[in-house]
Amino acid sequence: MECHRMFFVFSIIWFASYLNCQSTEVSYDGRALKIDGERKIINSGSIHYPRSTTEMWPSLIKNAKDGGLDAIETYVFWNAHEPHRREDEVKIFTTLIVDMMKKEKLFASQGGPIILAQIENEFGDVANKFGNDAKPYLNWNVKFAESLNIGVPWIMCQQADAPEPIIHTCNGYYCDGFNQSSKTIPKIWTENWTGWFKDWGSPDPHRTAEDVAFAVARFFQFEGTVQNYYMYHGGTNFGRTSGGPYITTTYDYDAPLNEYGLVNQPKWGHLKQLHLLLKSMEKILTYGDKSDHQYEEYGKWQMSATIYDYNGSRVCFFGNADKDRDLRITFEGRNYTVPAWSVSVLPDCETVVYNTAHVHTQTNVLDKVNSVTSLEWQWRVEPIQHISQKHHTKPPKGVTFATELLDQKTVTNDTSDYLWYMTTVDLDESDPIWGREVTLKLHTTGHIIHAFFNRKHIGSKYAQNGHFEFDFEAIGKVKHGTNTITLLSATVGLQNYGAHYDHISNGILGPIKLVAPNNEEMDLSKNKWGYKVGLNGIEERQLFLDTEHRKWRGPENLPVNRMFIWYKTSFDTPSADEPVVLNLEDMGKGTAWVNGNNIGRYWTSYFSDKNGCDSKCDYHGSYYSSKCQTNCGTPSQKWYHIPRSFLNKDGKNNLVLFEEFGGNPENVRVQTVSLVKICAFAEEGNTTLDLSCQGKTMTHINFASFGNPTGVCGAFNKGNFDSPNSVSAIQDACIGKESCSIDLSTKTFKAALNCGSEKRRLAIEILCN
Ligand SMILES: *[C@@H]1O[C@H](CO)[C@@H](O)[C@H](O)[C@H]1NC(C)=O
Ligand SMILES: *[C@@H]1O[C@H](CO)[C@@H](O)[C@H](O)[C@H]1NC(C)=O
Ligand SMILES: *[C@@H]1O[C@H](CO)[C@@H](O)[C@H](O)[C@H]1NC(C)=O
Ligand SMILES: *[C@@H]1O[C@H](CO)[C@@H](O)[C@H](O)[C@H]1NC(C)=O
Ligand SMILES: *[C@@H]1O[C@H](CO)[C@@H](O)[C@H](O)[C@H]1NC(C)=O
Ligand SMILES: CC(=O)N[C@H]1CO[C@H](CO)[C@@H](O)[C@@H]1O
Repeated sequence: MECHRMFFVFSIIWFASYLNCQSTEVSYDGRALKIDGERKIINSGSIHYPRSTTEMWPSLIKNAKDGGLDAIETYVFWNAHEPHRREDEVKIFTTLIVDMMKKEKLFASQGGPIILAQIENEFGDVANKFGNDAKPYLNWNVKFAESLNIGVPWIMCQQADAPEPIIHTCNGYYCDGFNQSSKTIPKIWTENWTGWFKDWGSPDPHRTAEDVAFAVARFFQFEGTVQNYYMYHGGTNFGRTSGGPYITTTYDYDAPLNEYGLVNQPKWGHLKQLHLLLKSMEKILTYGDKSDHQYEEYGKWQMSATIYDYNGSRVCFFGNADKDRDLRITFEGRNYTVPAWSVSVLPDCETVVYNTAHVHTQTNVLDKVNSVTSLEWQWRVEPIQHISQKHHTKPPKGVTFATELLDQKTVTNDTSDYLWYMTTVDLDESDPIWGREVTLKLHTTGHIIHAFFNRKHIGSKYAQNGHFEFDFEAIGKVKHGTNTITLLSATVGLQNYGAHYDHISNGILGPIKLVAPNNEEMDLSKNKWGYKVGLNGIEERQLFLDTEHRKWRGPENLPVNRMFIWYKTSFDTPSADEPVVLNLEDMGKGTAWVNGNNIGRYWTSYFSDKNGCDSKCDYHGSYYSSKCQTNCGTPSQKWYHIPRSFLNKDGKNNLVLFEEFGGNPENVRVQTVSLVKICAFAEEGNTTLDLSCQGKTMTHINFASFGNPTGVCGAFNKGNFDSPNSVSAIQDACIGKESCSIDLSTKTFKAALNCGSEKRRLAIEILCN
């Protein structure tokens, strides 16, 4: 029986398979990590276990292994394991986790799969904010980590001053220029960002396969030996787990495995080819002598050939960091062209078998297909909370009073996004601020406010453009006697990064006042405020559970575009095994539950910026998170993942939405994510092109041209050279099949086509069904 090992780094898991489960010694030297004394090349990928369901884990791990990874990395999610606070926090939590791992014999030293452990995360990036406390805290972490005796090395990322034996590692888009502080420590890259996360209001960030491959190949060219993709699978921030503020429910990250766990092609395949190649060169890369040949005419380090030489075998990398120019070099009497911003890998120092800019992997085009067309809705109203004069002596259920403004995080303990702030104000003609109308003016550090004056909605506002505190004002109609003021403050993910982020306040902390038409003011901050956490539909009624005795209205008189409405429907489980998503395109903002499972916050009415998308997505030059974006001027997130394990195998599923802003549920759709077509654009070379419809059948060729075609998937054009047999050759090789391989040569296309100075290439687009 094969024994599967999960290699694991503390805040970050690693995996591999071995023939037996004997204890493994993990050590290191200046060159590499050593497993049982042998230096290793390790390609690892981050997969965070709370961002998928347990049912998804086996296929995620399989797809990671098939993608050529040796290890998986995961953070240990403190918030998931210890939602409530205790004292002396890092020590208790870390000891608990380490003891659990030891008990299950999970460390490599015990025969388990964990080969590295990390303590703290990017503390070095924020340490200066802690002044003189930073160094003792760092040293305490190091001493403490060592005292846990786990038998595998500890690492700290972004911590150049970490003392040995802690291994300091690099996080970033590129780590080729990263140097170890000491010659006894290997070069490890813990977070190679494959893309970026997304905020409400932002377009989708992408990082091209060419650029990620370039960054990885350069890291290994310059003596890197362990790298980890952040993320390899990003997944979903279910429930209220997304941080922020304003991080979306999807955490897709444009990772090699998409949010649903499907391969993201061509990125997955292009990187897989690189992993297998690097692995095949493991001995030479980790034991060989390195030498560099500079091409000074192109600028130092701009173009360099690196040679690793071991026991008579050699491997070479040609790296071109010029973002504009393809560079021609002569190496040992042979001429090569290294395309701009690319690395060529030559496992025999003669033949280029891989170039990071030449993608010989298919592109998968996924589409959302309606599974259930029309849904019948029932509805209920979420009541607006308020306090009246009599409540001051007899508080309503769940309401606590204070004569000050309280921080939302403190009152809710982060158990809900919502906190009601309620007060009363007695006014009549003798009052200096008397008027038929008053203006309520306040400052809030909550992210959203809804204001009610005498139980009438007078205004709402939400934080935008990265400014999470703002001023709000709205006009209320005054009546004689007691006037009620209710403010609902809502957060959308709390700050989860940076120095002292835990001390960032949230909610209505003042100033807050009423201003009369004659400009007289009344300060309300010391009023008697009633506080109530959460929503009636969640905390008291649990409407997201499908219990019969809850009274719902409808389907007639369905409210559309009205705030604070609960909607409920049921739908059949879509057939087949494709991922299921909920299209909430015409909804506003709120939360969705399927069979009682919270699938996350939605905010489809928050559109991404109209500007900032570039359909070309040029991979040349340094990447930054806004470099290559799609979906400008559309809902930030239209589709919400419903993991298969949340659905009943047969029969009906219960779907409940809480709509906070107003939306139209009539257009809500249950859809499946389906591979509808594949494309490829590959140059002739010593390679075959493997194509697959992944369980489906290739049914139709939309486009095929061997010659000098141009364009991108969905918009290919023939050039002036085109083999007349392009379509028939692909037809014979692929149609009616699930997968096929095409030899990219004139042999296949039965034509000795001459494309002049251009390289012959194939562009194809095939439908899958
Ligand atoms: C790393 O070392 C190389 C060679 O000594 C040097 O050229 C480079 O500038 C260093 N990189 C950094 C980021 O210090
Ligand atoms: C070096 O190469 C020789 C000949 O190919 C082989 O017999 C020997 O085992 C190799 N030594 C090492 C340490 O790999
Ligand atoms: C390489 O290029 C140089 C300069 O263009 C040329 O003179 C030489 O003949 C080429 N060598 C080979 C082997 O093609
Ligand atoms: C928050 O925690 C405090 C102190 O542990 C407790 O008194 C209070 O009831 C909690 N509030 C909520 C909403 O859970
Ligand atoms: C193609 O690859 C095969 C196997 O790696 C090799 O034997 C052959 O020489 C290569 N042909 C060319 C034209 O590079
Ligand atoms: C450590 C590291 O490589 N950091 C880089 C991360 O990526 C950004 C954007 O390209 C660079 O500015 C950082 O230097």
